[in-house]
Amino acid sequence: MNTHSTAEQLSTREIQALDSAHFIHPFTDHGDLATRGARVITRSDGIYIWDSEGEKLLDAMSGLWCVNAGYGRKALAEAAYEQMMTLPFYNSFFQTTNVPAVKLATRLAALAPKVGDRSFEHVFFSSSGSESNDSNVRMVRRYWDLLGQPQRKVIISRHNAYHGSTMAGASLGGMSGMHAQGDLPIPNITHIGQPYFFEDGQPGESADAFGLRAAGWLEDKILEVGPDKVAAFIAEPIQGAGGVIIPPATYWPEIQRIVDKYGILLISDEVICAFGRLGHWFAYERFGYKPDLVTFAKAVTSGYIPLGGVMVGNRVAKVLIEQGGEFNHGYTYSGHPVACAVALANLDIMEAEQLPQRVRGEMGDYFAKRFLALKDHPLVGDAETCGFVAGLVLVKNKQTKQRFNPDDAVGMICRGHCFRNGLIMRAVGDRMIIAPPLTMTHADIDELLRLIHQALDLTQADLHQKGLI
Ligand code: PXG
Repeated sequence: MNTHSTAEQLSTREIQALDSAHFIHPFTDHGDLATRGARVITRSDGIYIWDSEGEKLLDAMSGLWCVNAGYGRKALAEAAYEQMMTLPFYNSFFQTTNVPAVKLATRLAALAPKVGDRSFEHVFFSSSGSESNDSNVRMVRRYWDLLGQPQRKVIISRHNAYHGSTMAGASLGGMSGMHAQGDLPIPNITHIGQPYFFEDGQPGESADAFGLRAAGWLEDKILEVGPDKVAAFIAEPIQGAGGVIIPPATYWPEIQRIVDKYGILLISDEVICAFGRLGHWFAYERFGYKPDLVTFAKAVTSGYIPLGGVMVGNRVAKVLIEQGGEFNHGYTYSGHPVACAVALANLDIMEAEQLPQRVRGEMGDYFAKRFLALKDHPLVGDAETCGFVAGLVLVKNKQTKQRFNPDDAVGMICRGHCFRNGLIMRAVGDRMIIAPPLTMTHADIDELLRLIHQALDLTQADLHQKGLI
């Protein structure tokens, strides 16, 4: 078989056979995939993708929380082409730099809002969210070493958080399934509960009261570990991969009070939430807290090319730069000129089309109004949105909020109906989540909601037939 031909020249079955013979996929049961064959995605435009059988799908997950500016952006391809012809690669290790990386760092620093006395003038580049969080661990430890407090090593994170898949990323993350494979977490990383009101709110407790209680778990943990041993707290503004867990309004201000009280660093992992997703360039602005480090990746290039990094706030940057000497850390592709050129072109699009403002304004309101109306569906126990992120929970009994048994795999049943009917929606347990491109029009949102309704109705009929409701 000629494996150098394009996807179009091979049949779907041939691609699937080669796929299962040679390609180890991330987070995939390979035995299972080999029996069913992967869906082959071949092309894209706007908010749609197509598979090798010509089926069109509305991509309500923006690839994987990445393609904020939508598919088919010629300007991004042109930026990559131009940069590849000018300087496709050069490293920034040995007292050299390149123009796109310098411009991008300058621009990101200007975009980061200044909250109080905290501002960002420096950026460290990587190629992914996972690498960036590894860099965070290195920077946090170096920071406390330089300040003469090397005993401050413990980083507190949250259960059900996702911070990547490298050793440090998976350790910072709170996914028990990931910890179970490979002796994780690595030492000096510990976890507290997540602010999931639907699951953990007590009868009669308001969301605001729960938000304060959930933030209090951080203080409990700091006191348990010993305040002089805690280096940092890391959290996603909204937990994305964990199922779109949106904290109550009281949560983040209380977290800020606690990290300030104990002087520990705050890391905002905005790999999903930055670049307009929540209506702002950076999501901490949405919640009004003041991080010291901000992880970014994904939508900085709208996913067109890998790029990640850390916004390094002045508190940390000053110490690393003024007292640090050489920091023995970095990646071959830190400040990759092509990736940075694509990011600059992507930010141009986002600025010209005012994508964050759109999400923050009327379009975001319309999206919220339409999505929240799903609460009326008999299968939906709760629905929530924040910017262009949304999640709903499927329940067995709407009145009592009785959940399905995890073995019922209700989310996967619903996801199957979405997939078969032209919609990409992600299932996380019994939660169905979306993060559509920020370019969605009113008509696109109407179509999205029509498809979600249809999938929910089909799921309901299916569950009824299976005797699960
Ligand atoms: N932090 C956060 C908050 C993320 O969402 C990462 C770090 C890691 O980024 P990289 O680029 O190393 O993958 C992520 C990635 C899902 C899913 O199932 C989400 C992610 C990755 C894979 C799957 O929703 N987020």
